[in-house]
Amino acid sequence: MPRKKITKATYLKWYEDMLFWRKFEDMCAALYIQQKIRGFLHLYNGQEAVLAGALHAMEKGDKMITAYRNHVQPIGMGVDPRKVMAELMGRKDGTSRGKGGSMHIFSKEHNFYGGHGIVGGQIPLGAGIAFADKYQGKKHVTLCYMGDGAVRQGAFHETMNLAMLWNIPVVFVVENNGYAMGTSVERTANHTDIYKLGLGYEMPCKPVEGMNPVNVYDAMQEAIDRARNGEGPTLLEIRTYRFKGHSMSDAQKYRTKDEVAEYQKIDPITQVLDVIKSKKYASDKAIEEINQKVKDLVAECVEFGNNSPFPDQEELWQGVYSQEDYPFIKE
Ligand SMILES: Cc1ncc(C[n+]2csc(CCOP(=O)(O)OP(=O)(O)O)c2C)c(N)n1
Ligand SMILES: [Mg+2]
Repeated sequence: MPRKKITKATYLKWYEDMLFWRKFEDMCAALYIQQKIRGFLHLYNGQEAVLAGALHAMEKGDKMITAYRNHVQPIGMGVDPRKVMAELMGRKDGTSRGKGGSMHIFSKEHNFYGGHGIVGGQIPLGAGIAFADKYQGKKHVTLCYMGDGAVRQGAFHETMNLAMLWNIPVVFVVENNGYAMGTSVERTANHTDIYKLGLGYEMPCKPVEGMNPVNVYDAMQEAIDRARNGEGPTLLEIRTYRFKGHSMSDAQKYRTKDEVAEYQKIDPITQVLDVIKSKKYASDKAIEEINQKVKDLVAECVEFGNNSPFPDQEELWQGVYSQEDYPFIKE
């Protein structure tokens, strides 16, 4: 497919989407402090361009799977954000009726396959989803996301091998945000160019500066085209940064405030807004309207979550192992 145009409309969509994802996550943090969201909570702040750029390259029917930093990807894939918020709050109207929680957002209907808490656990699953499409003769591509920590798992290497052997239509997207919990990439391997892990499998691979959605889009389009054309998988190392701690209790002793501040200077949302302003894609008033719209939608999500009941006690054992006793899951 020829490179898609990146227009005024693209920039305005990127701005609105990324701002919404950021504010949604900020609201999650606030609700966590109020104990309306319990358990673990991993926020995506700072990494938004990795999703925005990918979505611009994806086509209908393409699929996505990721780890536990997974609240906003399903929203990008079309899931109702109010249902995501209800899920986070453990409510009945959530995407998994409140029983999945923060690390397990899932929507087969919207081709979003989770939401996985076992580091690297989603990698073979992602290749399997892509294999199913190939097996059924469908021209869809699966984007299989993972963190820099996950590439040290055996499952990653086994999957890379089989994905090449069977020419699977998958894009492996490593979101290298520099850290796996408190462990920096430097402390996990003798070299820090994660993309080079593809070389051992003769898999096309490259690094991408991931704080800007245009860079991400370009790399994704190339990789997705390759997979769709039957030319097999790609490994992209997208270099990004997380602005918040790993989860909600993280003293962040493994990095300095100056380091975080350096990355905040290249905040993806600010970068997109700067283009909008310099190219006069929107007036100050129009930008303010987007900001207000985002604020209102976040408030609506919280209201929806608050108004949704907790699941009934008798539901506790339903849908644990099979879909049969879980009729709300659509085929
Ligand atoms: C198999 C396994 N080992 C350890 C953990 C604990 N753990 C949870 S998140 C995490 C760090 C993963 O970091 P990374 O893959 O870079 O993703 P990020 O959090 O940066 O998005 C670890 C070690 C786990 N969940 N699963
Ligand atoms: Mg990481």
